[in-house]
Amino acid sequence: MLIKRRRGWELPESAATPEATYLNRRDLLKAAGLGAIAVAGGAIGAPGAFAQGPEVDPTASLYPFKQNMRYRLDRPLTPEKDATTYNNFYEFGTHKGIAPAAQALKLRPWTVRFEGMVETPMTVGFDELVKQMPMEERLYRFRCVEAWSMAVPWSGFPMKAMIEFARPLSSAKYVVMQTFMDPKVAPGQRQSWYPWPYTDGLTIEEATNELAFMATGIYGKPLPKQNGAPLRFVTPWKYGFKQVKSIVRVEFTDKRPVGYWEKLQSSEYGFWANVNPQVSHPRWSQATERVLGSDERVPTQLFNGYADFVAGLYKGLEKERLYA
Ligand SMILES: Nc1nc2c(c(=O)[nH]1)N[C@H]1C(S)=C(S)[C@@H](COP(=O)(O)O)O[C@H]1N2
Ligand SMILES: [Mo]
Repeated sequence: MLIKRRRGWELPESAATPEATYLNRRDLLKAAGLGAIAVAGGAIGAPGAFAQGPEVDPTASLYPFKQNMRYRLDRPLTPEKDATTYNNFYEFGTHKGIAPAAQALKLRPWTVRFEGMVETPMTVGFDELVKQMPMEERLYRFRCVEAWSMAVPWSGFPMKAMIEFARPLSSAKYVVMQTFMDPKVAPGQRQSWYPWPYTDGLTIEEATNELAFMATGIYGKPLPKQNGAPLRFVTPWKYGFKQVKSIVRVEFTDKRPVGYWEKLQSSEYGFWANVNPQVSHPRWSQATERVLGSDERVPTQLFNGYADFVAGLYKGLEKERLYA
């Protein structure tokens, strides 16, 4: 039996303790013992930790990028300290305060492998990829299946641009993204009952929808490690668990992929996972959401408010389990 004890993700978010919500970023860095500079490696036994000096990010000077005004918000932006201190990143722990632990992730060198049903498999350095992509900033709403939400400015590029770059075969139907695998750095990955590495995927049609976005930054700066640096998927009309962090591999396939959460608990987490306030999670309602950084609850919207952009993707698929 895979799941015996009750885990964080089985609880409605309202029952979880947001222990780190009120720490600011500087406190977190201090707590992680990093002081004013970010250091390569970390305290968790990464080879060469602290020996290599500060990590230099050659993309940092490119920020901020110009905002694409097509994507507007109906609510205030979430304060940066909330979005960067209240996280889900099970590789570093099952609670929300994983930001200090995530600082152990080493971001350079970082490569992304494109493979599976592509014309030519290739491995590309993250910094080289950024140079070739049409970078911009977008304000998006974000909805976690645990019924909390935020509104954040992502920096990055449309996923469609990355797919064109990868040149999948016309027979490819799905794209799957995979997180790094390094149990030395990520203590959660030493827990063998989880289906590591974290993966999730979507149809090529969804992935080439204009909303699907590859984030490299947030709040006008490169992504903090806890938010999925250096490259993370963003799909604002789907629940947050589809939004794979710290991507090292992008695979094209003609078989519907089974992601991390679906592997863990397929009765609760499916392939499509589109936001719908009328379709409850088996153990809690999805009708409303708590806005991160406040106690306010607001109504959840169909496709998280993005129906005009994406509803057409699901015509003819009404028999599928589209919303969980
Ligand atoms: N690799 C990886 N990606 C992940 C997760 C995770 O645990 N591991 N959690 C997912 C979930 S459930 C959510 S809600 C978002 C949280 O993103 P944030 O911490 O930037 O808000 O990341 C998603 N991507
Ligand atoms: Mo989530």
